[in-house]
Amino acid sequence: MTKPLEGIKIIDFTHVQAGPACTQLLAWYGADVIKVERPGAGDVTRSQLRDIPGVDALYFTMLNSNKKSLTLDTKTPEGKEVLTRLIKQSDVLVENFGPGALDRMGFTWEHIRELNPGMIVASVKGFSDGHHYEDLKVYENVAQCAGGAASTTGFDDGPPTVSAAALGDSNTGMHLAIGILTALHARNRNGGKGQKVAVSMQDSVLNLCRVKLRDQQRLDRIGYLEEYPQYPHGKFSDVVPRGGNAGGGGQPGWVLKCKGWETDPNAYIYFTIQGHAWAPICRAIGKPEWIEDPAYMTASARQDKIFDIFATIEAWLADKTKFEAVNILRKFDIPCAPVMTMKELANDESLRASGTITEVDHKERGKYLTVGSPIKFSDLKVEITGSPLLGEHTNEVLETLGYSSKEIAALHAASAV
Ligand code: CAO
Repeated sequence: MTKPLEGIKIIDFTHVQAGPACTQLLAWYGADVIKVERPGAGDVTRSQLRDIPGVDALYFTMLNSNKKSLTLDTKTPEGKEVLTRLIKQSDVLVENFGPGALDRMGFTWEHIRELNPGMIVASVKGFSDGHHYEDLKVYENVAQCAGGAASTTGFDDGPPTVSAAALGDSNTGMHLAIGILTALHARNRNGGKGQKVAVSMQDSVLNLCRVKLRDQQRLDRIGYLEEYPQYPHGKFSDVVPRGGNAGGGGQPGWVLKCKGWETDPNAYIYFTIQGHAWAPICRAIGKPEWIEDPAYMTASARQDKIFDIFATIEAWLADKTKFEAVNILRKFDIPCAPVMTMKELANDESLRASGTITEVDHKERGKYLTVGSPIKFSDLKVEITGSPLLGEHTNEVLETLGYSSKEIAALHAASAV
Protein backbone atom coordinates (compact mmCIF):
# COMPACT_ATOMS: atom_id res chain seq x y z
CA MET A 1 0.00 0.00 0.00
CA THR A 2 1.37 3.44 -0.93
CA LYS A 3 1.44 5.71 2.08
CA PRO A 4 0.03 9.24 1.65
CA LEU A 5 3.32 11.07 2.28
CA GLU A 6 5.56 8.61 0.44
CA GLY A 7 8.07 10.48 -1.72
CA ILE A 8 8.25 13.49 0.62
CA LYS A 9 11.80 13.78 1.93
CA ILE A 10 12.23 15.58 5.24
CA ILE A 11 15.46 16.80 6.84
CA ASP A 12 14.67 16.44 10.51
CA PHE A 13 16.86 18.87 12.40
CA THR A 14 14.72 18.60 15.52
CA HIS A 15 15.48 17.66 19.09
CA VAL A 16 13.81 17.16 22.47
CA GLN A 17 10.01 17.04 21.99
CA ALA A 18 8.31 19.83 20.03
CA GLY A 19 10.03 19.20 16.69
CA PRO A 20 10.39 15.41 16.94
CA ALA A 21 6.66 15.02 17.66
CA CYS A 22 5.94 16.82 14.38
CA THR A 23 8.34 14.84 12.19
CA GLN A 24 7.36 11.54 13.82
CA LEU A 25 3.76 12.16 12.78
CA LEU A 26 4.82 12.83 9.19
CA ALA A 27 7.02 9.71 9.21
CA TRP A 28 4.07 7.58 10.34
CA TYR A 29 2.14 8.70 7.29
CA GLY A 30 4.93 7.77 4.89
CA ALA A 31 7.41 10.68 4.67
CA ASP A 32 11.09 9.77 4.46
CA VAL A 33 12.32 11.49 7.62
CA ILE A 34 16.09 11.77 8.05
CA LYS A 35 17.00 12.86 11.53
CA VAL A 36 20.24 14.83 11.52
CA GLU A 37 22.18 14.52 14.76
CA ARG A 38 25.50 15.63 16.09
CA PRO A 39 28.09 12.79 15.86
CA GLY A 40 28.79 11.11 19.19
CA ALA A 41 25.98 12.75 21.11
CA GLY A 42 22.78 12.92 19.07
CA ASP A 43 19.48 14.22 20.34
CA VAL A 44 19.84 14.96 24.05
CA THR A 45 16.78 12.80 24.81
CA ARG A 46 18.71 9.69 23.80
CA SER A 47 20.44 9.90 27.16
CA GLN A 48 17.88 11.76 29.27
CA LEU A 49 15.96 9.84 31.96
CA ARG A 50 17.42 6.51 30.92
CA ASP A 51 15.89 3.37 32.41
CA ILE A 52 18.43 0.97 30.86
CA PRO A 53 22.11 1.95 31.03
CA GLY A 54 23.64 2.64 27.63
CA VAL A 55 20.37 2.21 25.73
CA ASP A 56 18.38 5.01 24.07
CA ALA A 57 15.91 6.39 26.61
CA LEU A 58 12.16 5.99 26.16
CA TYR A 59 12.00 9.77 25.86
CA PHE A 60 13.82 9.39 22.54
CA THR A 61 12.31 6.14 21.30
CA MET A 62 8.74 7.37 21.82
CA LEU A 63 9.28 10.53 19.75
CA ASN A 64 11.46 9.27 16.92
CA SER A 65 9.88 6.12 15.53
CA ASN A 66 9.78 5.47 11.77
CA LYS A 67 12.78 7.81 11.18
CA LYS A 68 16.31 7.37 9.86
CA SER A 69 19.33 8.75 11.73
CA LEU A 70 22.20 10.55 9.99
CA THR A 71 25.04 11.86 12.09
CA LEU A 72 26.46 15.09 10.73
CA ASP A 73 28.56 17.87 12.18
CA THR A 74 27.13 20.82 10.32
CA LYS A 75 29.81 23.14 11.66
CA THR A 76 32.56 21.45 9.64
CA PRO A 77 33.06 22.34 5.94
CA GLU A 78 32.49 18.70 4.94
CA GLY A 79 29.31 18.58 7.03
CA LYS A 80 28.03 21.76 5.41
CA GLU A 81 28.62 20.20 2.00
CA VAL A 82 26.60 17.11 2.96
CA LEU A 83 23.78 19.30 4.25
CA THR A 84 23.86 21.36 1.07
CA ARG A 85 23.43 18.22 -1.05
CA LEU A 86 20.66 17.02 1.26
CA ILE A 87 18.81 20.34 0.97
CA LYS A 88 18.94 20.16 -2.82
CA GLN A 89 17.25 16.75 -2.73
CA SER A 90 14.65 17.31 -0.03
CA ASP A 91 11.18 18.79 0.26
CA VAL A 92 11.07 19.98 3.86
CA LEU A 93 13.57 21.00 6.54
CA VAL A 94 12.19 21.02 10.07
CA GLU A 95 14.12 22.54 12.96
CA ASN A 96 13.61 23.62 16.54
CA PHE A 97 17.01 25.00 17.46
CA GLY A 98 17.43 27.94 19.75
CA PRO A 99 16.84 31.31 18.07
CA GLY A 100 19.35 32.05 15.30
CA ALA A 101 21.17 28.69 15.42
CA LEU A 102 20.36 27.71 11.82
CA ASP A 103 21.53 31.14 10.59
CA ARG A 104 24.75 30.80 12.58
CA MET A 105 25.33 27.42 10.89
CA GLY A 106 25.26 29.34 7.60
CA PHE A 107 21.86 28.09 6.47
CA THR A 108 19.65 31.15 6.43
CA TRP A 109 16.22 30.99 4.81
CA GLU A 110 17.56 33.01 1.87
CA HIS A 111 20.46 30.62 1.34
CA ILE A 112 18.26 27.51 1.59
CA ARG A 113 15.82 29.06 -0.88
CA GLU A 114 18.68 29.66 -3.32
CA LEU A 115 19.78 26.04 -3.00
CA ASN A 116 16.25 24.70 -3.44
CA PRO A 117 13.39 27.08 -4.30
CA GLY A 118 10.86 24.33 -3.54
CA MET A 119 12.08 23.83 0.01
CA ILE A 120 9.69 24.29 2.91
CA VAL A 121 11.56 25.39 6.02
CA ALA A 122 9.51 24.74 9.14
CA SER A 123 10.57 26.06 12.54
CA VAL A 124 9.46 25.90 16.13
CA LYS A 125 10.60 28.70 18.42
CA GLY A 126 9.49 29.69 21.90
CA PHE A 127 8.14 33.04 20.72
CA SER A 128 7.22 34.32 17.29
CA ASP A 129 9.53 36.39 15.07
CA GLY A 130 9.60 40.00 16.20
CA HIS A 131 8.14 39.21 19.64
CA HIS A 132 9.84 41.08 22.47
CA TYR A 133 10.94 37.69 23.87
CA GLU A 134 12.09 36.28 20.52
CA ASP A 135 15.63 35.69 21.81
CA LEU A 136 14.52 33.33 24.61
CA LYS A 137 15.10 29.59 24.62
CA VAL A 138 11.98 27.81 25.72
CA TYR A 139 10.95 24.45 27.19
CA GLU A 140 7.48 23.00 27.79
CA ASN A 141 6.57 24.60 31.10
CA VAL A 142 8.00 27.96 30.10
CA ALA A 143 5.60 27.92 27.14
CA GLN A 144 2.65 26.93 29.30
CA CYS A 145 3.35 29.95 31.50
CA ALA A 146 3.87 32.28 28.53
CA GLY A 147 0.76 31.10 26.67
CA GLY A 148 -1.85 31.55 29.41
CA ALA A 149 -2.29 27.90 30.38
CA ALA A 150 -0.58 28.11 33.77
CA SER A 151 -2.42 31.19 35.05
CA THR A 152 -5.76 29.53 34.29
CA THR A 153 -4.96 25.99 35.51
CA GLY A 154 -5.18 24.75 39.08
CA PHE A 155 -7.25 25.87 42.04
CA ASP A 156 -8.08 29.36 43.16
CA ASP A 157 -6.15 29.03 46.41
CA GLY A 158 -3.05 27.51 44.78
CA PRO A 159 -0.26 28.78 42.51
CA PRO A 160 -0.33 28.81 38.68
CA THR A 161 -0.07 25.18 37.58
CA VAL A 162 1.25 23.51 34.47
CA SER A 163 -0.57 20.63 32.79
CA ALA A 164 0.99 17.20 32.42
CA ALA A 165 -0.16 17.26 28.79
CA ALA A 166 2.56 18.61 26.49
CA LEU A 167 0.72 21.75 25.46
CA GLY A 168 3.98 23.55 24.75
CA ASP A 169 5.89 20.75 23.04
CA SER A 170 3.84 18.11 21.25
CA ASN A 171 0.96 20.51 20.72
CA THR A 172 3.30 22.94 18.95
CA GLY A 173 4.63 20.05 16.89
CA MET A 174 1.08 19.21 15.79
CA HIS A 175 0.53 22.82 14.76
CA LEU A 176 3.76 22.70 12.77
CA ALA A 177 2.67 19.48 11.04
CA ILE A 178 -0.51 21.22 9.90
CA GLY A 179 1.62 24.12 8.65
CA ILE A 180 3.93 21.81 6.70
CA LEU A 181 1.06 19.93 5.06
CA THR A 182 -0.55 23.24 4.15
CA ALA A 183 2.70 24.49 2.60
CA LEU A 184 3.13 21.23 0.66
CA HIS A 185 -0.40 21.61 -0.68
CA ALA A 186 0.31 25.24 -1.61
CA ARG A 187 3.51 24.18 -3.37
CA ASN A 188 1.54 21.81 -5.59
CA ARG A 189 -0.63 24.72 -6.67
CA ASN A 190 1.91 27.48 -7.16
CA GLY A 191 4.46 25.94 -9.45
CA GLY A 192 6.56 24.23 -6.81
CA LYS A 193 7.50 27.27 -4.73
CA GLY A 194 8.43 26.52 -1.13
CA GLN A 195 7.95 28.80 1.84
CA LYS A 196 8.88 29.35 5.45
CA VAL A 197 6.50 28.03 8.11
CA ALA A 198 6.95 29.18 11.68
CA VAL A 199 5.09 28.20 14.83
CA SER A 200 5.79 29.53 18.28
CA MET A 201 5.15 27.57 21.44
CA GLN A 202 3.51 30.56 23.09
CA ASP A 203 1.06 30.93 20.18
CA SER A 204 0.26 27.22 20.14
CA VAL A 205 -0.50 27.18 23.86
CA LEU A 206 -2.61 30.31 23.52
CA ASN A 207 -4.51 28.73 20.65
CA LEU A 208 -5.57 25.97 23.04
CA CYS A 209 -6.45 28.57 25.68
CA ARG A 210 -8.85 30.28 23.27
CA VAL A 211 -11.81 29.86 25.66
CA LYS A 212 -9.85 31.62 28.41
CA LEU A 213 -9.48 34.67 26.18
CA ARG A 214 -13.23 34.37 25.62
CA ASP A 215 -13.64 34.42 29.41
CA GLN A 216 -11.38 37.45 29.85
CA GLN A 217 -13.63 39.46 27.57
CA ARG A 218 -16.80 38.24 29.31
CA LEU A 219 -15.24 39.12 32.64
CA ASP A 220 -14.29 42.60 31.40
CA ARG A 221 -17.89 43.17 30.33
CA ILE A 222 -19.97 41.63 33.14
CA GLY A 223 -17.57 41.12 36.07
CA TYR A 224 -18.27 37.43 36.73
CA LEU A 225 -18.06 34.01 35.07
CA GLU A 226 -21.03 31.88 35.95
CA GLU A 227 -19.46 28.49 35.15
CA TYR A 228 -16.49 29.01 37.50
CA PRO A 229 -16.57 27.70 41.10
CA GLN A 230 -16.08 31.30 42.31
CA TYR A 231 -19.65 32.03 41.21
CA PRO A 232 -21.90 33.03 42.90
CA HIS A 233 -20.43 32.81 46.42
CA GLY A 234 -16.81 33.85 45.80
CA LYS A 235 -15.10 36.93 44.37
CA PHE A 236 -13.67 37.71 40.94
CA SER A 237 -10.73 40.02 40.27
CA ASP A 238 -10.21 41.56 36.83
CA VAL A 239 -8.34 38.53 35.43
CA VAL A 240 -9.61 35.05 34.53
CA PRO A 241 -9.14 32.94 37.66
CA ARG A 242 -8.11 29.32 38.01
CA GLY A 243 -11.28 27.28 37.77
CA GLY A 244 -10.22 23.97 39.35
CA ASN A 245 -12.04 21.15 37.63
CA ALA A 246 -15.00 23.18 36.43
CA GLY A 247 -16.34 22.48 32.97
CA GLY A 248 -15.00 25.02 30.49
CA GLY A 249 -18.13 25.27 28.39
CA GLY A 250 -21.74 25.77 29.37
CA GLN A 251 -22.02 22.46 31.25
CA PRO A 252 -21.11 22.36 34.95
CA GLY A 253 -18.85 19.45 35.79
CA TRP A 254 -16.40 18.34 38.46
CA VAL A 255 -14.14 15.49 39.46
CA LEU A 256 -16.07 13.39 42.00
CA LYS A 257 -14.92 10.82 44.54
CA CYS A 258 -15.83 7.16 44.07
CA LYS A 259 -15.43 4.07 46.24
CA GLY A 260 -11.89 3.77 47.52
CA TRP A 261 -10.81 7.39 47.08
CA GLU A 262 -9.41 7.42 50.62
CA THR A 263 -6.56 5.15 49.56
CA ASP A 264 -6.58 5.35 45.75
CA PRO A 265 -5.66 8.85 44.51
CA ASN A 266 -7.38 8.15 41.20
CA ALA A 267 -10.71 6.68 42.39
CA TYR A 268 -12.64 9.51 40.77
CA ILE A 269 -14.88 10.14 37.79
CA TYR A 270 -15.53 13.30 35.84
CA PHE A 271 -19.24 14.04 35.99
CA THR A 272 -20.97 16.53 33.71
CA ILE A 273 -24.38 18.00 34.43
CA GLN A 274 -25.51 18.48 30.88
CA GLY A 275 -28.54 20.78 30.93
CA HIS A 276 -30.88 18.58 28.97
CA ALA A 277 -29.77 15.47 30.83
CA TRP A 278 -31.08 16.76 34.16
CA ALA A 279 -33.99 14.30 34.35
CA PRO A 280 -31.82 11.22 33.59
CA ILE A 281 -29.23 12.44 36.13
CA CYS A 282 -31.91 12.69 38.82
CA ARG A 283 -33.16 9.21 37.96
CA ALA A 284 -29.64 7.77 37.91
CA ILE A 285 -28.67 9.14 41.32
CA GLY A 286 -32.01 8.33 42.97
CA LYS A 287 -33.33 11.90 43.23
CA PRO A 288 -36.42 11.81 40.98
CA GLU A 289 -38.05 14.50 43.12
CA TRP A 290 -35.51 17.05 41.79
CA ILE A 291 -36.78 16.66 38.22
CA GLU A 292 -39.78 18.95 38.61
CA ASP A 293 -38.59 20.88 41.68
CA PRO A 294 -38.36 24.60 40.71
CA ALA A 295 -35.34 24.92 43.02
CA TYR A 296 -33.44 22.44 40.80
CA MET A 297 -35.11 22.07 37.44
CA THR A 298 -33.23 24.79 35.53
CA ALA A 299 -29.50 25.38 35.15
CA SER A 300 -29.78 28.84 36.68
CA ALA A 301 -31.78 27.52 39.67
CA ARG A 302 -29.04 24.92 40.28
CA GLN A 303 -26.16 27.38 39.96
CA ASP A 304 -25.89 28.50 43.58
CA LYS A 305 -26.11 24.94 44.92
CA ILE A 306 -24.03 23.17 42.32
CA PHE A 307 -21.49 21.94 44.89
CA ASP A 308 -24.30 20.61 47.12
CA ILE A 309 -25.55 18.71 44.08
CA PHE A 310 -22.05 17.34 43.44
CA ALA A 311 -21.90 16.30 47.13
CA THR A 312 -25.19 14.40 46.71
CA ILE A 313 -23.78 12.65 43.64
CA GLU A 314 -20.63 11.77 45.60
CA ALA A 315 -22.80 10.19 48.31
CA TRP A 316 -24.39 8.07 45.57
CA LEU A 317 -20.93 7.18 44.23
CA ALA A 318 -19.58 6.14 47.65
CA ASP A 319 -20.25 2.42 47.16
CA LYS A 320 -19.32 2.28 43.46
CA THR A 321 -15.92 2.05 41.85
CA LYS A 322 -15.20 4.56 39.08
CA PHE A 323 -15.75 1.86 36.47
CA GLU A 324 -19.02 0.65 38.03
CA ALA A 325 -20.27 4.23 38.25
CA VAL A 326 -19.56 4.95 34.59
CA ASN A 327 -21.23 1.69 33.58
CA ILE A 328 -24.40 2.83 35.32
CA LEU A 329 -24.26 6.44 34.13
CA ARG A 330 -23.65 5.54 30.48
CA LYS A 331 -27.12 3.95 30.43
CA PHE A 332 -28.54 7.37 31.30
CA ASP A 333 -26.58 9.09 28.53
CA ILE A 334 -24.60 11.20 31.00
CA PRO A 335 -21.23 12.52 29.74
CA CYS A 336 -18.71 11.07 32.19
CA ALA A 337 -15.48 9.06 32.36
CA PRO A 338 -13.30 7.35 34.95
CA VAL A 339 -10.11 9.23 35.83
CA MET A 340 -7.67 6.90 34.07
CA THR A 341 -4.14 6.25 35.31
CA MET A 342 -1.23 5.67 32.95
CA LYS A 343 -1.13 2.04 34.14
CA GLU A 344 -4.79 1.55 33.25
CA LEU A 345 -4.31 3.20 29.85
CA ALA A 346 -1.27 1.06 29.10
CA ASN A 347 -3.36 -2.06 29.65
CA ASP A 348 -6.60 -0.82 28.09
CA GLU A 349 -7.85 -3.43 25.63
CA SER A 350 -9.67 -0.93 23.41
CA LEU A 351 -6.60 1.29 23.08
CA ARG A 352 -4.48 -1.76 22.26
CA ALA A 353 -6.98 -2.92 19.65
CA SER A 354 -7.13 0.49 17.95
CA GLY A 355 -3.34 0.87 17.93
CA THR A 356 -3.42 4.00 20.08
CA ILE A 357 -1.31 2.09 22.58
CA THR A 358 1.11 -0.04 20.64
CA GLU A 359 4.07 -2.29 21.34
CA VAL A 360 7.20 -1.59 19.31
CA ASP A 361 10.42 -3.52 18.94
CA HIS A 362 13.73 -1.71 19.41
CA LYS A 363 17.07 -3.22 18.39
CA GLU A 364 18.71 -2.74 21.77
CA ARG A 365 15.85 -2.18 24.20
CA GLY A 366 13.48 -4.94 23.08
CA LYS A 367 9.77 -4.28 23.33
CA TYR A 368 8.32 -1.05 24.68
CA LEU A 369 4.98 0.72 24.61
CA THR A 370 4.29 3.88 22.73
CA VAL A 371 1.34 6.00 21.73
CA GLY A 372 0.43 5.21 18.15
CA SER A 373 -1.36 7.43 15.69
CA PRO A 374 -4.31 9.20 17.29
CA ILE A 375 -5.58 9.87 13.77
CA LYS A 376 -7.31 6.91 12.15
CA PHE A 377 -7.71 6.54 8.38
CA SER A 378 -9.97 4.21 6.44
CA ASP A 379 -7.28 3.65 3.80
CA LEU A 380 -4.09 3.68 5.84
CA LYS A 381 -2.93 1.32 8.51
CA VAL A 382 -0.27 3.19 10.45
CA GLU A 383 2.62 0.95 11.43
CA ILE A 384 4.99 2.15 14.09
CA THR A 385 8.58 0.97 13.80
CA GLY A 386 11.40 1.34 16.34
CA SER A 387 13.46 4.51 16.54
CA PRO A 388 16.87 4.49 14.81
CA LEU A 389 20.14 4.03 16.63
CA LEU A 390 22.46 7.05 16.48
CA GLY A 391 23.87 7.24 12.96
CA GLU A 392 22.25 3.97 11.92
CA HIS A 393 21.50 5.26 8.43
CA THR A 394 24.48 7.57 7.91
CA ASN A 395 26.17 5.55 5.15
CA GLU A 396 22.88 4.72 3.46
CA VAL A 397 21.87 8.41 3.30
CA LEU A 398 25.34 9.46 2.09
CA GLU A 399 25.12 6.92 -0.72
CA THR A 400 21.79 8.34 -1.86
CA LEU A 401 23.51 11.75 -1.96
CA GLY A 402 26.07 10.35 -4.41
CA TYR A 403 29.05 9.87 -2.07
CA SER A 404 31.36 6.97 -2.99
CA SER A 405 32.50 4.54 -0.30
CA LYS A 406 35.94 6.21 -0.35
CA GLU A 407 34.38 9.63 0.19
CA ILE A 408 32.18 8.24 2.96
CA ALA A 409 35.27 6.84 4.71
CA ALA A 410 36.90 10.26 4.42
CA LEU A 411 33.86 11.95 5.98
CA HIS A 412 34.07 9.52 8.90
CA ALA A 413 37.81 10.13 9.24
CA ALA A 414 37.20 13.90 9.36
CA SER A 415 34.54 13.35 12.10
CA ALA A 416 32.08 15.18 9.88
CA VAL A 417 29.60 12.30 10.16
N1 CAO B 1 26.14 19.82 14.15
C1 CAO B 1 26.77 20.88 14.69
N2 CAO B 1 26.14 21.72 15.55
C2 CAO B 1 24.89 21.45 15.88
C3 CAO B 1 24.17 20.34 15.37
C4 CAO B 1 24.89 19.50 14.44
N3 CAO B 1 24.31 18.42 13.91
N4 CAO B 1 22.95 20.33 15.88
C5 CAO B 1 22.87 21.38 16.73
N5 CAO B 1 24.02 22.07 16.72
C6 CAO B 1 24.36 23.27 17.45
C7 CAO B 1 23.55 24.46 17.03
O1 CAO B 1 24.01 24.96 15.81
C8 CAO B 1 23.75 25.40 18.20
O2 CAO B 1 24.99 26.04 18.05
P1 CAO B 1 25.22 27.62 18.34
O3 CAO B 1 24.34 28.00 19.48
O4 CAO B 1 26.68 27.67 18.64
O5 CAO B 1 24.88 28.35 17.11
C9 CAO B 1 23.92 24.45 19.38
O6 CAO B 1 24.01 23.14 18.82
C10 CAO B 1 22.83 24.50 20.41
O7 CAO B 1 21.55 24.44 19.83
P2 CAO B 1 20.26 24.87 20.67
O8 CAO B 1 20.31 26.33 21.01
O9 CAO B 1 19.07 24.48 19.87
O10 CAO B 1 20.36 23.92 21.93
P3 CAO B 1 20.18 24.18 23.50
O11 CAO B 1 20.35 22.83 24.12
O12 CAO B 1 21.03 25.26 24.03
O13 CAO B 1 18.66 24.64 23.66
C11 CAO B 1 16.29 24.46 23.46
C12 CAO B 1 17.61 23.71 23.65
C13 CAO B 1 15.19 23.41 23.26
C14 CAO B 1 15.98 25.31 24.69
C15 CAO B 1 16.39 25.35 22.20
O14 CAO B 1 16.75 24.56 21.11
C16 CAO B 1 15.12 26.09 21.87
O15 CAO B 1 14.73 27.07 22.52
N6 CAO B 1 14.43 25.66 20.81
C17 CAO B 1 13.26 26.32 20.30
C18 CAO B 1 12.10 26.05 21.18
C19 CAO B 1 11.83 24.59 21.32
O16 CAO B 1 11.63 23.87 20.36
N7 CAO B 1 11.73 24.16 22.56
C20 CAO B 1 11.15 22.85 22.80
C21 CAO B 1 12.07 21.88 23.17
S1 CAO B 1 11.12 20.53 23.76
O17 CAO B 1 10.89 20.89 25.36
